[in-house]
Amino acid sequence: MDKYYFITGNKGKFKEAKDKLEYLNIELIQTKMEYPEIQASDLKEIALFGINFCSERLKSPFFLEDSGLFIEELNSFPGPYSRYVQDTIGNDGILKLLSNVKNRSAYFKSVVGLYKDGPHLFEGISRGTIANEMSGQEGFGYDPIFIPEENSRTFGEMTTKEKNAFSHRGKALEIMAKYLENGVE
Ligand code: ITT
Repeated sequence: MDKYYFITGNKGKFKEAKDKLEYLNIELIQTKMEYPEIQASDLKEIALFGINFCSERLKSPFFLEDSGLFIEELNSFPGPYSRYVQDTIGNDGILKLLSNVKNRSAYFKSVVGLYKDGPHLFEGISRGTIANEMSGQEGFGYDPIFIPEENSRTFGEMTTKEKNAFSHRGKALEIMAKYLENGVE
């Protein structure tokens, strides 16, 4: 059975990857490895830098993932700064920034960076809106305030499987899974 490492400190991300890749005949191992998250406006650039850095230290195939929430009314903020914003002002802070704001459109983007005989990037986007208030105990991060398109519930109100069916990470992982199965990017 092939072994793949998922380099992440985020248990929620690992849970989603485990669920999504369950059908592949692989062993998935979570590992933490500090890698520099460069200041860049493009998640692909951040992920690519990360995989090249880690490939010098880890010889087995691995992947990592960079994601962010892009809010239209805030000119795509927090985007690549999503981790810092979540850790500082959090969901309450975002809701305050958007109080009385009508345009609540936002999207999540995920870039999965795989290292297997070289670097490969896979991207997924999930469009939706920022809720008026927090709702749900599932998931992590911004999940309680994000309502994906054509839904009435936040990601925070969904099981891992439900979220994975159309989330940014679910989509990016699905493309990676197909690549691992068929070698087609
Ligand atoms: P890594 O160790 O994998 O880097 P992280 O939590 O630092 O884990 P990111 O830098 O990619 O991951 O995440 C940016 C922020 O966006 C972070 O605060 C996450 O909680 C949040 N985020 C990312 N994906 C999310 C999702 O699917 N649902 C809710 N919040 C999410």
